[in-house]
Amino acid sequence: MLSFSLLTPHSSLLTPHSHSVHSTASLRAQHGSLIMFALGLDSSTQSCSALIIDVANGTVVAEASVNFGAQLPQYNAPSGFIPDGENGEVHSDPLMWLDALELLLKDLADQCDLSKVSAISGAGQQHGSVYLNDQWFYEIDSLSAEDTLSEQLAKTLSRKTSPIWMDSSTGDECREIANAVGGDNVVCAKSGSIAIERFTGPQIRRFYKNDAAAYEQTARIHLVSSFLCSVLIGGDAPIDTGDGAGMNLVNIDAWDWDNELLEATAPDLLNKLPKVEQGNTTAGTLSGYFIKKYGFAADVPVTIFTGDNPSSLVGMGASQPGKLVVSLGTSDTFFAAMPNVVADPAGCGHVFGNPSAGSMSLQCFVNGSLAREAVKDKFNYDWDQFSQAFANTPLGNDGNLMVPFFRPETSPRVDLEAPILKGSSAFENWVDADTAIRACVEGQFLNMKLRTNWMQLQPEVIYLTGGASKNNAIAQVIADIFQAKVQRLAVSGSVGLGAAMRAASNSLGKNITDLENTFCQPETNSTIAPQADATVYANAAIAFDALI
Ligand code: ADP
Ligand code: XUL
Repeated sequence: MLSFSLLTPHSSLLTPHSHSVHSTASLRAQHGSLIMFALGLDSSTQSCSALIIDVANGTVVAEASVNFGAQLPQYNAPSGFIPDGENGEVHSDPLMWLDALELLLKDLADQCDLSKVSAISGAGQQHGSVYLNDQWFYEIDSLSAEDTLSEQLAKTLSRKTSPIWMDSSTGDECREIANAVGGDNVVCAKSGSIAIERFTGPQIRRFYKNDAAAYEQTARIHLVSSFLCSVLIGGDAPIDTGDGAGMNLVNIDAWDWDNELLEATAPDLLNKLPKVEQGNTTAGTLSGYFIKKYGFAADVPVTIFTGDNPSSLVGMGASQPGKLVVSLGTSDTFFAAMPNVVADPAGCGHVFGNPSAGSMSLQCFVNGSLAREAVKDKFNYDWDQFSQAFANTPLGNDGNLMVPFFRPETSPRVDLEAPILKGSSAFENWVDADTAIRACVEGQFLNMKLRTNWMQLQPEVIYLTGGASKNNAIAQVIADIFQAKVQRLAVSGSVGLGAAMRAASNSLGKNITDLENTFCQPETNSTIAPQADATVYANAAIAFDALI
């Protein structure tokens, strides 16, 4: 197996900074053998991140991340979305994603010679949609390196802001779509999910109903993933089956647009959507904009982007059935590659395309990291104090239980704006910080276990990723509640890594299993084993379900 080492701030793996532009052929001549760097991008809810892997040496050569709230405060989106939306609306500014991409590429170019990158792919937060007028097709093809992407593309937006996955404003539209095609069972059989508020189809329908003129002016609707892929290639990119399945518009048998669902959603929709393609499709080559501005080589192939969760499936080395992943990002998600398509009888789970072929199952919990943060911030704690709370409280929390939903939850579908607490009066009155913290996290994972039983997976190991996965106290609760070992991988950014691996597999002829063996190794000494016996949480699960 190839040697594997991680980037450190002063790593000798960093190559000298150079802005000269080389073709792939001149790189081969210069270095004797072909340099094989693959870049993976991850435009998620709170940040845009990337990593570059050296495929030949099995190393990560550069990593960068731009936090939307901290680094682009002019967009007034401290957690990546515009706060205080009405009627369940949660939107972000797509120009913020473009500015972040530019800051990110500048940072990468400072770390590493980007002319060595010979394959690119990426991923976006799922379900979010970008609405573009007919100028889009011209502007995307004529980007000038003299101006920024956001300056040039602002005029192509037919809707200033983009609804994202946290939006729960489309209850009526979900019902209308389901009624039009014969009920939620039909929507689920066709699209892999019942009509879901955050999914793109219901979001498009709401836009059409609320602003028919702007809908009419919309010539193209992209997902976050296909929008950013389009920007990179300077052309109109397809949507992949992984992210496309999160729209309630793609038929999961045909892996193409479903005419009946399109018609039930909004008029003339087919003409406004790009093509649907499998994950191993090359969208095009990198636009001259990035070659001039950031020193990339000419003709670098860009593989179509996918959703953050399907990309993470690849980056966790879980693209073949058998591995179960829990991602603790802004949302908590639970997913696995699927040998057979099984639907969630409760209608909360989803079937998405697997970028490495076949499909994957996924369950999303809206109240993930931001709920943990809300409890932490209530007591002005930092993450160390938050973690310490678990040492100060017993497993099972003396029966103190929390349904930790600060905003409407999708798994299960509950319309709460504040948590439900049941236990001692100090706990219920929010004066017992440590008990509240344990109750929040135990509540989250009792709920996760209950809602994911339908997948019938009894894992010996759960693979953990996402921003909160580094927290051992949270990982321990997961091990105890699921009665399984919990492991993290050595490379932490599984979404970006998955994108880089997809690019290497599709454009550099690398076998995905070899890439997994090289890049998806467990972090040394990171395995966390259950310390509770199974009975501790069996009763708590029953009590939790009753509380909901
Ligand atoms: P996304 O990809 O959805 O933008 P990330 O995977 O980057 O999100 O995760 C960001 C979240 O990670 C933050 O909202 C924060 O709550 C959480 N986080 C960061 N550090 C810790 C920690 N030490 N313990 C628990 N959670 C953490
Ligand atoms: C998945 C979902 C979220 C987003 C943001 O269905 O809504 O996980 O992809 O990460």
